[in-house]
Amino acid sequence: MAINEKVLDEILSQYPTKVKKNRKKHIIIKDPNQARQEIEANTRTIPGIITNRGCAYAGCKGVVLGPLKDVVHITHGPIGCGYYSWLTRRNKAASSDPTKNFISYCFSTDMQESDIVFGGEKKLARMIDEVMEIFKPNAITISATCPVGLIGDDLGAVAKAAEQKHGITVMHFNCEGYKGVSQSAGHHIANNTLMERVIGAGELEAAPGRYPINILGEYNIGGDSWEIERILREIGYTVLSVMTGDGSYEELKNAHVAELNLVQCHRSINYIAEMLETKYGTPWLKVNFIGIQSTIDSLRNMAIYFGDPELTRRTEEVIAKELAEVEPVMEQYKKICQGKTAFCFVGGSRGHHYQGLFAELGMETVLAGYEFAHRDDYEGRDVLPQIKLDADNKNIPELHVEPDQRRFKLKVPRERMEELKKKIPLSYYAGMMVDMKGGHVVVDDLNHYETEQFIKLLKPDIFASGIKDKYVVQKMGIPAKQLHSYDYSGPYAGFKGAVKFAEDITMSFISPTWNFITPPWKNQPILEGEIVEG
Ligand code: CFM
Ligand code: HCA
Repeated sequence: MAINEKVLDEILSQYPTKVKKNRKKHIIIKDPNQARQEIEANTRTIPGIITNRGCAYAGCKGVVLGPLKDVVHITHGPIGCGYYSWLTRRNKAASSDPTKNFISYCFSTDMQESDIVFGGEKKLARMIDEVMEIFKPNAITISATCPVGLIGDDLGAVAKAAEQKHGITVMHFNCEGYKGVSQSAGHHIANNTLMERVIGAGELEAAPGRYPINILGEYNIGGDSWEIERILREIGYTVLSVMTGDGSYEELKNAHVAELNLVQCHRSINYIAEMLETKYGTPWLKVNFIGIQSTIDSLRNMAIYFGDPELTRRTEEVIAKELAEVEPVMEQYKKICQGKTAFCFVGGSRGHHYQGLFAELGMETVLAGYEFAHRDDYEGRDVLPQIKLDADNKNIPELHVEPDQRRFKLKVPRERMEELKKKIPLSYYAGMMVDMKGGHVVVDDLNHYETEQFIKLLKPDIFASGIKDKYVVQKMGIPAKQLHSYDYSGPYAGFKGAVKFAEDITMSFISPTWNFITPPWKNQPILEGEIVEG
């Protein structure tokens, strides 16, 4: 069954009137005849609704800071927050100096009731002393959890005293879970401090290699950034730092000398790309290394940016070599996946990025959404990333570029985007909605009730989301793929990653496991109750 406004209304009618009104604004049925459809996003989840979102602490410590491997990340709070964010995100890291890789540890002040009553500052200071004695990291971060904010521990004062005592950088983050409406607030808190205190603190004045770049918003989940870096290095790029996948404090300090910043996850980092541009003059380019075609487009756009024929030649050489390897394998998997449908609901950028990879397997994404993205992640942005222009681009009237001005920012009306996309070979940020087909559903902050309803109606062949809703759907007899942790598989980025993804998705369709599962409605009565005679 297809979703239309009437069916949607029936689903939402189960809610109290106020809730229905609220949720309606977060669900859009794509109408290709409308130039622009607005969706409400980045607003508070209604209390009582089972959301898949995380909190500010998750976004700060778990997402942005956590992957920095040479840093000890202290969670200041009761043990739960540290424990439940311990290694669950699968941000892989390797270090040439194993004494400077703390990724596998979980550091927490493990606050007790008495610390809540009398304050936890002394305990935190003692913990930093202990960390310095045992681990000697290059830097320390302290992330606040909810109780710490409520009792008002002064993390800044403890961090400052510890810096003086130990002579290393100690950064504190007031990322109490209750701040903001999702993990997105935590990304900001973490990124702003990294911008202020880490990037630019290094000694380098010029980059140590050709085509120096940073990869922003890439977190090496399941080894993704290793695959991306492999390709980039083969072409000849110098990857100065990844922010923050398999990243380090030491590398990040010198990120300011890059000539170009790549933005992989727009949601978690676009503002840092813009701040780096303002502060250091480094332009940025939106890329997407999920999916074969997106990877190719991103590589070509990078080559266009640098404008060096040798780099273009090398880029095409590497693309041809990789394609020769992956295309025949993808074809095999495509035979099984072709024609199937998917739900693609992930945090902030994957809900969009993975649609292209599904399409490469011949699959259509019939419902997609983000947990916590902002409106621009759905609807796109009017501002194109900075790009270098050659004289022959002057035929695009919207550009208004002076002949000597090779870099520019372009503001265009949204309706003109599609047309411009054809003319400008550089990627811009268009958002999820333009890529979805008519009748398909876009849902912001999808919750458990709506998940079940949409699953029953649309019966997708695969449900891609996170761990919190995966098992309910899997027990309904529908294969579920975690696109956060990759279900302990990966990498899924780049060329080799696409093949790994295809393999895993195919496996989930042909696995004999499904023969052993009978959904409850097939062998149990759906109605409960007693038959009363008489
Ligand atoms: Fe960016 Fe991410 Fe995502 Fe994100 Fe996340 Fe993640 Fe995600 Mo989980 S930074 S927005 S806060 S791509 S942790 S690596 S998978 S929700 S879609
Ligand atoms: C987070 C992290 C998370 C959770 C994944 C999931 C991740 O939100 O704090 O719900 O399956 O990617 O690890 O997004």
